[in-house]
Amino acid sequence: MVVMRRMSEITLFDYWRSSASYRVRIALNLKQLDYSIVGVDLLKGEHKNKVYLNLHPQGLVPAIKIDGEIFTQSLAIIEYLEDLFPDVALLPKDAKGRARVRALSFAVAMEIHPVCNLSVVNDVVDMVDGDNQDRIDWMQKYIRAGLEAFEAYLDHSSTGLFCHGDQPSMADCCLVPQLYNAQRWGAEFSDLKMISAIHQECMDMDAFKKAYPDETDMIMSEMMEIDGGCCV
Ligand SMILES: N[C@@H](CCC(=O)N[C@@H](CS)C(=O)NCC(=O)O)C(=O)O
Repeated sequence: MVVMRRMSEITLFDYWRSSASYRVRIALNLKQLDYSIVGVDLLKGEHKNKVYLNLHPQGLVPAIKIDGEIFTQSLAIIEYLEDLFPDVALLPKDAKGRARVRALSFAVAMEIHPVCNLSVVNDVVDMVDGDNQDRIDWMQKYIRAGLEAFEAYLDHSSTGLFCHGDQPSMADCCLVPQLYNAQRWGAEFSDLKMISAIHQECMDMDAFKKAYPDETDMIMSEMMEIDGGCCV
């Protein structure tokens, strides 16, 4: 059977190291969608300029333009992609399964990620007149605690090669970027056996490899040369 895929023009406003952007890159790749990337350099404050704030009033990445319309919030974006392009499913068909995949996704995106957002951590460090070691300690504490809880969630009959069954889902799109972050901050997870096995399984897939931050950085650098560094 030939699957007819509706063609859409998709532009992702992305920062290469943003885990929320990384989630969406994985989802786009899993769904085999073509997209272009516009880099928004958080270090240069490009997410707070007027042009970008018109796209995303919270001044956060990612944002995505699909057929001329802007969408924000990584999980809402992934669910919208799921509605538009259901042939590679990132959410199970059954309501119970969908609730589980959402719970796993939220455990990362709504629990670990907000307290480890760099702007939050920088404020905390400033308030206590702390230093970089305090920043590292904070990151390690909250990432590790979140991942231990995630590992406990995975102790479930629906866990398979991936977080839910034997195909990647939205939960894997959230877990893998969080693990990239864990590695970046030295938060240990190799003893968390189910997480480690799923991580390995994901990293063997092209869709995840292609979304990896350093790969995107390379593509972005090339784009910057082409468009003279104009990001937004
Ligand atoms: N809940 C949002 C989180 C977005 C978010 O926090 N993005 C970070 C990068 S991972 C960001 O733009 N940070 C910029 C800042 O905090 O100033 C989503 O899932 O899209």
